[in-house]
Amino acid sequence: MKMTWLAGVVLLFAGAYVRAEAPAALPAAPEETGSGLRGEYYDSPDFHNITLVRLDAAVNFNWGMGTPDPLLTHDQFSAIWRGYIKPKFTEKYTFWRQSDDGMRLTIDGKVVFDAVLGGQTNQGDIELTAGKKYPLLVEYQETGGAASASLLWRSASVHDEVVPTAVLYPPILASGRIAFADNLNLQKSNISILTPDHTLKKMNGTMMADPAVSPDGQKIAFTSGLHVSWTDPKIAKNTEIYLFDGKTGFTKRATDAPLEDMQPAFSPDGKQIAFTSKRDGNWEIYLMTPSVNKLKRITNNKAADQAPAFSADGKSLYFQTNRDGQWEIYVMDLDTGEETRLTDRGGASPACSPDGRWVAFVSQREGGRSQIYLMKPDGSEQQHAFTDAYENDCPTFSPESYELAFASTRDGKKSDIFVLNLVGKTIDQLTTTGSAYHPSWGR
Ligand SMILES: [Ca+2]
Ligand SMILES: [Ca+2]
Ligand SMILES: [Ca+2]
Repeated sequence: MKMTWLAGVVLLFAGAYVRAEAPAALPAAPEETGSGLRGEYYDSPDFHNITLVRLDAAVNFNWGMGTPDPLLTHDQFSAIWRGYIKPKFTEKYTFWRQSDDGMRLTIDGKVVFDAVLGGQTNQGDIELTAGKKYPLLVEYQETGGAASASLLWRSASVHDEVVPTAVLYPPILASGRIAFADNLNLQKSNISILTPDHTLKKMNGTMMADPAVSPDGQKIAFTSGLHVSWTDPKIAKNTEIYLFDGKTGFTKRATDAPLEDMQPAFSPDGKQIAFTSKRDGNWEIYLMTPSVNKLKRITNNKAADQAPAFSADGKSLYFQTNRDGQWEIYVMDLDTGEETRLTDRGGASPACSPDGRWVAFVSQREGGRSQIYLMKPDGSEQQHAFTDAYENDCPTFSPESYELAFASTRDGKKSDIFVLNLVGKTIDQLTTTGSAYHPSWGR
C-alpha cells in the first residue's frame, strides 16, 4: 500500500477503478475554518534565539509579569505570529493593538501599523476581499515589566473584537523541509526538497526515490539503483539505501546486499535507520547504525514486513505486515522484540508524530479507497484523519506535530503533496506538478 516505486503502479490502477465506482454519499467536507497562527517565541527582545514554536488560536495574551512559557527564561522576549487571514466580507478593515510592549502588523506585504522599535502607529486600515487568504505577520517585542499582546479589528460588518481563530490560518509549510520523489518509476525518479521559502530544489543525481529526511533535517536517506545496470534483468531488482549528508554534501551507499533494500526511516535521534529488504528471501525489517557499520535484522516472518517507522521515543518500531493475510500494522518493542498487532481492518504506511501523541496510517477499510487514519500509539482511538474521494497515501508529520503531509492521487494518474492541518482540518496543496510521491517531513 505504501506508494513505493514497486507498488505504486498497481495502486494507481486500483485508484482509477475505485474512482469510477466512488459512492455518492461521502461525508460532506467540513466548512473550512481557521485554526490560528504559528507562534514563534524568541528568548531575546529582538527576534534572536528561537525557543518555542506552537500553534496559537489567536493573538490574545496577557502574561502579566510572567512569560508565555517557562522555556523563555527572562521577561525580555519577542514573538512572531505567521500565517494567513481570510476575511468573510469585502470591505475596509481597521486593525489595532493592545500590547505591552510593541507590535507591528503586516498584511500582504503592507505594514498596517508599526509600534515596534520606535514605530509610531498603533492602528491602520486595509481593504480586504472576502474569501481571499492574505499572508499575515505580527511581530511583538517585550522589553520589561508587564507583558500583553492582542490583535483586534473592526469593519462595517465586524464589531470590535480580537481577530478570531476562524479567519486565521497557519502557514502551509512553515518549518522544516519536505522531500519527495518526482516519479513512480525509480529509473526516472529524482528527489525534490521543498523549504518554507517555497524554493524547490532537486537533489543531484538520478534513480532516487523513497526519501526520508532526518529529524534534524541534516540528512536524507533514499533508495536508489545508482550502482546497478538496468539493462541486466538479474540485477535490476537490486536497490540499496543511500545517505546524503547536507553538512558535507556527500552521498554514501549505506547498504550492500542482493535484491531490494528500501523504505529507509530515521530514528528520532537520527543515528539509526530502519529499512526493509528482501536479502534473506522475503521482506524483513532491518536496523542499521551507519556511523559504526552495525546492522541487525529485527523481523523473522515468511510474510512481507515493510514500511518501518520509529516511535517518538525511539523505543519501538511500527511497520506494516501481511502475515495475517492483508496489510496490518504491528509495533515491536525494540528492547524485547515483542510484536503487537494494532490494526485488524487493514493498516499500512505508519508514521509517528514527533510529540508522541498519534500514529497516522493508511487503510482501505471503508469504501475501498486508501484514506488516512489516526490512532494512539497503543492502537486505541482509531479514527479518520479526514475523508475525501481520492487515494491518499504516505502520511508524514510536521516537526510541530499538528500537520500531516500526504500524497494524494487526484485523477487516477496525477499525484501531488497536500498538507492537512489537524487542528483546523484544512487541507492545502503543496505541489502542483502532478508527479509527487512519498513525502517525508523533517526539520
Ligand atoms: Ca512590558
Ligand atoms: Ca540491495
Ligand atoms: Ca518477512
